[in-house]
Amino acid sequence: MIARDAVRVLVANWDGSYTVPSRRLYPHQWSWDSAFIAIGNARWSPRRARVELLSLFGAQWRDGRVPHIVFNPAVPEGAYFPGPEFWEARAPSGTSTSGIVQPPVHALAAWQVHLADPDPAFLRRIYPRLVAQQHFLRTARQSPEGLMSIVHPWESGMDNSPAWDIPLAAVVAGPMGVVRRDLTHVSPDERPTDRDYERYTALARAYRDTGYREAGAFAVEDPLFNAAYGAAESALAKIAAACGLDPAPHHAEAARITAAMVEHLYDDGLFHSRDAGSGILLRSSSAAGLVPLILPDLPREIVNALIGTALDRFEIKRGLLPSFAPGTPEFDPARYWRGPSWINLTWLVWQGLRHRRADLAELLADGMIRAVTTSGFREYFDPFTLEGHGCRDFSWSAALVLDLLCQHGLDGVPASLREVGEERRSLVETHEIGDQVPA
Ligand code: 9WN
Repeated sequence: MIARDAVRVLVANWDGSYTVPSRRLYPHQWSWDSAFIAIGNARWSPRRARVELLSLFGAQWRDGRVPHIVFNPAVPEGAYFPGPEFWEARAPSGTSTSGIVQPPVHALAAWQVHLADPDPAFLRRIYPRLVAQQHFLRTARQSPEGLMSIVHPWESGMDNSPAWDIPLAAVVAGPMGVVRRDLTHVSPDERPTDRDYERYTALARAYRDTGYREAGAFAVEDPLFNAAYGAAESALAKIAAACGLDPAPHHAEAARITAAMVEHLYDDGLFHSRDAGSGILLRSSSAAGLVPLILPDLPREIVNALIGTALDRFEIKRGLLPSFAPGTPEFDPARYWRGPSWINLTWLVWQGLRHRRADLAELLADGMIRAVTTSGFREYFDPFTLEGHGCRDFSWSAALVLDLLCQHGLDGVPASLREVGEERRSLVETHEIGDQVPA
């Protein structure tokens, strides 16, 4: 029943041209969520997957940035903080958006969607938009060392990670003066503190007040973000070739960023963030440091060292990747990004291990399936007990598990066989009832 339940979540969270991450906690379109959701939707409704990505890129700015939130005008301002009145930003399409970005995992998603259901017209349509997204990062965010910076913890996608404790402490912030909406839906023990929110708000306001041009007190080069950028270039090479275009510049850029990351962000078995202003390496035990495993051309000795770290410090043999290493003082198994396991991070590292250590990849696949069968499609999970935390019916948990079932299946038996195959056949029914996507 997992596949069927996953589709039910995705159908319930569908808003006509995109999927909300969560009906109540996140009632708009989020950038990297849409990419992960498209990967899962491609397994049962490729058309919906394509519409999800195209609708996100419909809100792309002229400078190429893809905003991290695209607001639904039908949702009241008070439903999510910070909403459109705070961001004061509009895409050329007229849609209200935020002005910051998230990890660029979209080229990866577009390629996966194409693999699940080849559609050259879709690739030709999305390719220039993906190229513009990368171009924005290269021109607006690149440091002299050739790495991309994020200017807000929200841009990392791992907002409350202990990796940001030091750079965030430097942000001067007064009281927020607004009401947080997240605490209406999730226990305060599982979310960031008010102090964190004051700093998030101050940073976003300062960036907004420069017209979304100048980084404020927070500018870091994050390994997850840079790995996503590099993997995007590798995916763009495949997309370019499929469109009859030259893949070589994308291969070269992927090789360049991989080398820059190894030179500047890698130390002692893990990638770390680096403060873009001071150049100081911000050593931490964040799982972001293992995500460079998604880079296809990472040198073998670095791959081996990362796998060693994943086994020792992150204890991945338990089946899930904790977002922060257990055994560190900062680790908290239930608080947002400070230790719990998320399906998207585990899925990314699973992808990176599949062709390098199939045995470990299999453990992670089984672990993700166990987590959702034990606790449902929760936002995050205790890596040891698998207890669910954060919101329920979280879209990317459902989407990526669906993809996992189709690639790995249950007990390693691929999805076209055994029970998953049967479940997928019965999904056609759900698909017909729920799919309102215009052709
Ligand atoms: C701020 C939607 C998003 C995810 C992020 C996750 C969380 C938002 C919030 O929810 O962030 O962008 O309000 O906490 O950290 O990764 O994209 O699911």
